[in-house]
Amino acid sequence: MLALATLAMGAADAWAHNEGRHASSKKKEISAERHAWGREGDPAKASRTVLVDMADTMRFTPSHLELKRGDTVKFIVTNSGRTMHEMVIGTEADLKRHAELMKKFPNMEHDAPYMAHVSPGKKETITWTFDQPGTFMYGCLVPGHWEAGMKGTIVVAN
Ligand SMILES: [Cu+2]
Repeated sequence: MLALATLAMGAADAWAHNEGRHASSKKKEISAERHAWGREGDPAKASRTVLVDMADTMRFTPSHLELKRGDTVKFIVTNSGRTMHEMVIGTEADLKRHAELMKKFPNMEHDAPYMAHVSPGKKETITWTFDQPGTFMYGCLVPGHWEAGMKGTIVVAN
C-alpha cells in the first residue's frame, strides 16, 4: 500500500515536471481583457521600449512617462535593489485599493499582465497597449512601498 502510494506520487511528480517544461516552452497567450488603462500588448508589435529601474530608495526611474494613445510599450523592469519590488500599472484608485489589500494580506499572491514582480538583481518585462487616453499610474505594491512614494505617472495623450 505504501509502495503503491509512493509510486503514484513519483509518477505524478514526473508528470508535473513535464507539464511545467511544456508550458514554459509554449508561447504565452496575450490576454484579451480590457482595463481602463489599456490591455496586454503583443511584444512583437511594441512601438517603444522603456527601461524602468526600481531601487531600495523606493523610487522608480523614470517616474513619469508621456505616451500617445495606441502606444504599445515594452517595459523592461529592473530591480537594482536588495529587496523585492514590483511594477503594477493601473488607475490611481485601483492601485491605492490594491496597496491597502497588500498591507492587510502581505502574502497575497497576485499576478496579471499589467504587473511585474522582480527579485533583487533581476529584470522582467510587461508589454502593455495604452488604448485609452488619460492619466494613469504605476506603483510598487510590496507592503509599505507605495506609501513610501514608490510610484510614477503615465500620461496618455489622445
Ligand atoms: Cu518596492
